[in-house]
Amino acid sequence: MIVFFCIFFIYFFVFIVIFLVLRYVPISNPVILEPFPDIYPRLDIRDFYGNETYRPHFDLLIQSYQAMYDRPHKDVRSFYQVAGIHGLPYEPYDGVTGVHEYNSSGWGKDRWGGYCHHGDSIFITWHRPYMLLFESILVNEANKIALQYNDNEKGKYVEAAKQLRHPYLDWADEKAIEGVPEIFLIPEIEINTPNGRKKVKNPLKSYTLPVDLSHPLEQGHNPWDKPHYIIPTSVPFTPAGYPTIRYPNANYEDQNDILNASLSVYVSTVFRPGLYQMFHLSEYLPFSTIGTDQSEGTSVPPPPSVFFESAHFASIETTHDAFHLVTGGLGGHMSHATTAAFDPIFFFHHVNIDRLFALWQEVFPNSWVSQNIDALGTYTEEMNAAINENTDLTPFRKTKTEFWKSSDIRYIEKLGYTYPQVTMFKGQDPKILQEYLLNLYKPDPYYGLRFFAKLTIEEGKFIGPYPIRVYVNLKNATSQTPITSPHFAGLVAMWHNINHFHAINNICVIETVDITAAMKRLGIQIEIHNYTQEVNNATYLLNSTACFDIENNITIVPVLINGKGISLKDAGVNKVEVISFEHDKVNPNFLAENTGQYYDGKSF
Ligand SMILES: *[C@@H]1O[C@H](CO)[C@@H](O)[C@H](O)[C@H]1NC(C)=O
Ligand SMILES: *[C@@H]1O[C@H](CO)[C@@H](O)[C@H](O)[C@H]1NC(C)=O
Ligand SMILES: *[C@@H]1O[C@H](CO)[C@@H](O)[C@H](O)[C@H]1NC(C)=O
Ligand SMILES: *[C@@H]1O[C@H](CO)[C@@H](O)[C@H](O)[C@H]1NC(C)=O
Ligand SMILES: *[C@@H]1O[C@H](CO)[C@@H](O)[C@H](O)[C@H]1NC(C)=O
Ligand SMILES: *[C@@H]1O[C@H](CO)[C@@H](O)[C@H](O)[C@H]1NC(C)=O
Ligand SMILES: *[C@@H]1O[C@H](CO)[C@@H](O)[C@H](O)[C@H]1NC(C)=O
Ligand SMILES: *[C@@H]1O[C@H](CO)[C@@H](O)[C@H](O)[C@H]1NC(C)=O
Ligand SMILES: [Cu+2]
Repeated sequence: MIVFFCIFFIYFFVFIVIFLVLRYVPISNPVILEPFPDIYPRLDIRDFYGNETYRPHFDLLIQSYQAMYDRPHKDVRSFYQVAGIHGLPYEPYDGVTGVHEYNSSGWGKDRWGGYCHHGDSIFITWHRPYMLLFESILVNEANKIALQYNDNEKGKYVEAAKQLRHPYLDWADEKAIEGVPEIFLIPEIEINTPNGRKKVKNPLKSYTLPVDLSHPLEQGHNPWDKPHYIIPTSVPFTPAGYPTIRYPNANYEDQNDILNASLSVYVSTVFRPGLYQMFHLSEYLPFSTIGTDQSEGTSVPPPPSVFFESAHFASIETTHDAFHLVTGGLGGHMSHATTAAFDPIFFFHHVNIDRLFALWQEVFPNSWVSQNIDALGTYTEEMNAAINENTDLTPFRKTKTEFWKSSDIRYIEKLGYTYPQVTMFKGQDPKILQEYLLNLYKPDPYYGLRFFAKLTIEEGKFIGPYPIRVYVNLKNATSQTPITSPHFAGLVAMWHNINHFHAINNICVIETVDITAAMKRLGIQIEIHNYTQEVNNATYLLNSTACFDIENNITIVPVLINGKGISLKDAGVNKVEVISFEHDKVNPNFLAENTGQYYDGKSF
C-alpha cells in the first residue's frame, strides 16, 4: 500500500514538474515574425484588382487567402487562428499566455479578452506587426502556389509572389462614394490558377467559420433562425459553417445596397473630414487615439494661439472606428471588436490604417509613441497597465524569447514594405506631402472658415457600438431623421466600448465633427471675425454676437446600432462646443493654427 502511494506520488510529482516546465519553456516551433528581405509597395486594391500588370499578384492573393482559410483551424498559420488574435475566441495564439489563466466566464466581461489594443497609445503600433504577420503568412502561401504553375507561367508567378504585399482599401478616396469595391461583394471570381482559368469562391467576400464563434443567444437571435433571424445588437453568434456578414437581413444575407448607401454618406461626412483634421495634428496622442483621460475640466476656452491641438480633431482611431461601424451595420462582424477580424475586409481596412499612420509619420517625423495607460487590459496586459514604446506587442514574436515592440516597427522600410505615396514624397519637405494629403482629402466646401462641433463623451456609460450624430439647425432631429438629411453634419462612432468597460470611470472620448458642409448646404452666412481685434482678452470669447449657439443650432442624436434613439445622458455625452478655424490665406489647404475661435459650449 505504502509502495503504491509512493509510486503514485512520484508519478504525480513528475507530472507537475513536466506541467510547470512546459508552461514556462517557449513552445518548440513558434511563429517568428520576420521582415521581408526586399521592399515592395502595398497597393490600392482598386489599382491592384483592375490593372493587368498585377493580374498574377491578384491571382495569388485570392488563392493565398483561400489557402489560409483551408488550413485546419488549430494551425497557427490558418486564417482562423490569425484572425482570432484580435478578439474572440480569447484563446492563446501560438502558446502566448498572459498573467492570468484562461477563464471563459471572466474574459471579456471584466476586461478585454483579445490581444489587440484600442483606446490607448499603442493602438496604431500594435496593428502594424499584426498586419505584417498576416501578410507574411499570406505571401508564404503565395510562394508555394507560384511554384505549382506550369513552366511557361512559373517565372511570372514566382516574381509576383516575391513582390506581393497586402493591398489596402482607401475608404476616404472620392471613389468610395460609389460604394465598397465589387471585389469585396461578389460571391465568385474568375482567376488563373495552376490548373488554368477557373471560377472560384471569392474569399474576400466572407470567411466561413470552422467552429462556433461566441455563444448562442436567445431563440430567434441566431443565424439558424433564418428566415426569421432577429438581428442582435450585441456581439452576434456565428455557428460553425456560417459566413461572416455585413448588414444581415432576416434571412442572414448581406444587404450590399444599404452598405453602399451608408458608406457613401460616411465618405463625405466622416472619412474625408476626419483624415483632413488628422493630418493637421502633430502630437502623437491626439493623432493616434480616442482615449484621453478625464474631461478637460475647464469651461474657459483656451486662447486662440494654443487652441489647435486642444481642439482634439478627429484622431485616426475614431475615423477607423467609423469604418468598422459602417461596414458591419447591425449584426455584422465588422461592427464589434470581438468579431471584426473574421471579415476579410478587416485586413484591407487595417492595412489602410497602417498606410495613414506611415504617411502621418512622414509628415511629422519627430512625433512618436508616448507613455499612456491601457485602461482595458488585453489578453496579456493588466488593466490600467502603463504602456510605452517598449511595451511587448504580444503575441508577435521577434525571436524565440522576445516580442516585437513599437520602437522596433517605427520604420516600415525596415519591415520590407512601403506605400506608393510614401515613396513618391521621400526626401522632400514634409510640408509638401502634408499639403498633398490635405488636398487629397479636403472636405467640401472650401471657403474662409471651417466650423466644428467638439463632443466630449464619457466612455463606458453605454454598451456600444453606437454612433452619435450631429445635426445643424434641426431642433427636432431624432434617431428617425435620416443621415441623408441636409442637416446631418457628421458623427462620432463609439465603437470599441463593449461590455468590459464598466470598470472605467472618467475616461472621455473627445472628437470633433466638421459641420461646415452642412452649414453651406443650409445657406448659413459665415462671418470671419478678426480674433486679434474682437476677442475679449480675459474670456477669449468674441465680443460680437456669436453666430452660433448650441441650444438653437446644434442637435446631438445618439442612435443605437438598431436605429433606436437613446438620451444624451445615457449615451455619455457630457459636453458640446462649437469652434472654428480659418483656412490659411496663402495656402488654403491648411487650417491656420492660431485662428481658433470659440463660439459656445454646453454641458449636459
Ligand atoms: C497599371 O500599373 C502600372 C504599374 O504600376 C501603371 O504604370 C499603369 O498606369 C497602371 N494602369 C492602369 C490602367 O491603372
Ligand atoms: C472566472 O471569472 C469569473 C468572473 O470574473 C469569476 O467569478 C470566477 O471566479 C473565475 N473563475 C476562476 C476559476 O478563476
Ligand atoms: C456597391 O458599389 C460597388 C462599387 O461602386 C458596385 O460595384 C456594386 O455593384 C454596388 N452594389 C450594390 C448592391 O449596390
Ligand atoms: C422638424 O422640423 C422641420 C422644419 O424645421 C419640419 O419640416 C419637420 O416636419 C419637423 N419634423 C418633425 C418630426 O416634427
Ligand atoms: C486683424 O487685426 C489686427 C490687429 O488690429 C490687424 O493687424 C490685422 O491686419 C487684422 N487682420 C485682418 C485679416 O483684417
Ligand atoms: C487683446 O490683445 C491683443 C494683443 O495682445 C490686442 O491687440 C487687442 O487689442 C486686445 N483686445 C482687446 C479687446 O483688448
Ligand atoms: C469688439 O471689440 C473691439 C475692441 O475692443 C471693438 O473695436 C469692436 O467694435 C468690438 N466689436 C463689437 C461687435 O462689439
Ligand atoms: C441658430 O438658430 C436660431 C434660431 O433658430 C436662428 O435664428 C439662427 O439663424 C441660427 N444660427 C445659424 C448660424 O444658423
Ligand atoms: Cu480596427
